Amino acid sequence: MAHKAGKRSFSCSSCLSNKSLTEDGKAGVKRVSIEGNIAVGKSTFARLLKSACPDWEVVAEPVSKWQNIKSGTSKGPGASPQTTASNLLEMMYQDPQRWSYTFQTYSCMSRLRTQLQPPPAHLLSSERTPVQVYERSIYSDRYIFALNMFELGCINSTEWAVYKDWHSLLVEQFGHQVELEGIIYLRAQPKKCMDRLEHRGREEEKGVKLDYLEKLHIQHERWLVDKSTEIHFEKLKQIPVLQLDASVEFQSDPEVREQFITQVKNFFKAL
Ligand code: UDP
Ligand code: D5M
Ligand code: MG
Repeated sequence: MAHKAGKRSFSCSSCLSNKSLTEDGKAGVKRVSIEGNIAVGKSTFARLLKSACPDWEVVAEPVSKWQNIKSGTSKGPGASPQTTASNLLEMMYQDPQRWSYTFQTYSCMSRLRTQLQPPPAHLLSSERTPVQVYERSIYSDRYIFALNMFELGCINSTEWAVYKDWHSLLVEQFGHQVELEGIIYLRAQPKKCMDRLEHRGREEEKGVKLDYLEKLHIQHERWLVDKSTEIHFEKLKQIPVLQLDASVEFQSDPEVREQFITQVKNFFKAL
């Protein structure tokens, strides 16, 4: 079977081997997250994977939820239902001191809720081992963003202690349902991410400075390359990481796209 990805088609019959079979003979689902700096190209890459193989399902980051939080104002019987919407992403960027902790609670919770949704039926009935690809994870929430905000002083030490406490509880209680087999790290210099961020033009990110992307880049490098971040979950310490050079133009270059897909297929097979 061949599947279109842009102008090229990729042979998909060998996407994955028939392993990890469940009791009823169907393939279990593998979970992989795409990690990387803001605007490095994670969503673009996720779409590319989705179009490359029907056994790969993408779970996007719930950014639109962060941009549109509804709060009801009606009280009691007969009251007219009124809702107001707030943009927590914008609030966090405009006043990080005030809103970073709140943002971290909601980004982690909404991400977990999204990733806990069962995979679509066609994925579960696949003969091959399907893969759920998450855009970021509850681990990057903690070991990239929340940690960075604590180090920048936008989350104070009390908030950080509280965050770590409930984050560990969530991972203990729900972690096995969203447990990752591998991580794809899209790596690029912060300047390249800055160029892409400006090109994308997301309104809330207008005030994001190169300095912030440099700090996030260092957090990614510590966690996924140097492995010097202190990690609190055993399986995560050993997790295989596929590093891809996302500074090359993969969105519009079919050759690069094909190379990336081949590397991803080999990575998934080895998990
Ligand atoms: N982009 C690009 N070339 C690439 C990959 C991405 O020009 O090879 C652009 C993409 O069109 C978008 C911006 O970079 O305008 C950020 O990409 P995306 O939203 O996928 O980044 P994310 O924040 O999800 O990592
Ligand atoms: O990520 C979407 C946007 O959301 C981007 O501005 C970064 C921000 N983001 C995502 N997760 C977090 C956490 N946990 N804390 C703070 N900011 C976050 P993008 O990379 O564009 O897909
Ligand atoms: Mg994205």
